[in-house]
Amino acid sequence: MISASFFTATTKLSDLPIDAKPHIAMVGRSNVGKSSMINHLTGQKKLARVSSDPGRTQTINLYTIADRFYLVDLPGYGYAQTSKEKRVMFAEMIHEYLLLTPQLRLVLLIIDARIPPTDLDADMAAWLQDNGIPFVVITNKMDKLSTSEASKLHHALEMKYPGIRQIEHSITSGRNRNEVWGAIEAATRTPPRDMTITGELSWTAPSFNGDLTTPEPETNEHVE
Ligand SMILES: Nc1nc2c(ncn2[C@@H]2O[C@H](COP(=O)(O)OP(=O)(O)OP(=O)(O)O)[C@@H](O)[C@H]2O)c(=O)[nH]1
Ligand SMILES: [Mg+2]
Repeated sequence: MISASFFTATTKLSDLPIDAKPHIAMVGRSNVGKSSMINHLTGQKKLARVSSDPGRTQTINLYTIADRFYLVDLPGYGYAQTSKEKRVMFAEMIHEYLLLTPQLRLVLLIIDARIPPTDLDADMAAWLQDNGIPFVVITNKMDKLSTSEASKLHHALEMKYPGIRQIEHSITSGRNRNEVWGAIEAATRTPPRDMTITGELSWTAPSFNGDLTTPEPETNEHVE
């Protein structure tokens, strides 16, 4: 089994390590399974704190993997019950981390298979693309979909994210765990991205108006 351990949790970029180890970050709406993904990938059920209540992760959490790179768990966006101040603070922290971390090699943009592609996720995908940050879309909780729902979703995602790699995934069934590891491994061996800032430094997505809420699925035992 791969070695994995907690390294640090912080809300301040200046607290992050300045070593050259690559970062691979989990990004997505609250409750999609970002922290669960860290536990599932490492095979350590209690490494990252997971909750059926959205809004669990509130800091940037780094986990050292094989003493070679970091898996980075981030707070989720889009949880209506979080105060507006906190939502804006999280959005700012997430975008600043993504923009200003030269060691960042890949974002896993995790979405919930039960929720049709949301504008919030599309905005994040567009923003990552605009800023030259490599990402793959991970459709998590595929165990909750029937075969016909899965194929409908697949087509909807192809329309929404043309040309972006998608990996269908389930923590419950273990589906495509190796594919996710493959994407991570490959990314850790790529050179750092060009951090030359050409335009205005901004974390605000064009359509961002402070309202980060999106609909929750109708039946969802994980959301209260
Ligand atoms: N059925 C199913 N449930 C999952 C899967 N992955 C995660 N979950 C559940 O989804 C819930 C949320 O998981 P978390 O990992 O805490 O989600 P998160 O994205 O880190 O949430 P925040 O920290 O609030 O942003 C938990 O109840 C998990 O057990 C999956 O593949 N299938
Ligand atoms: Mg979390």
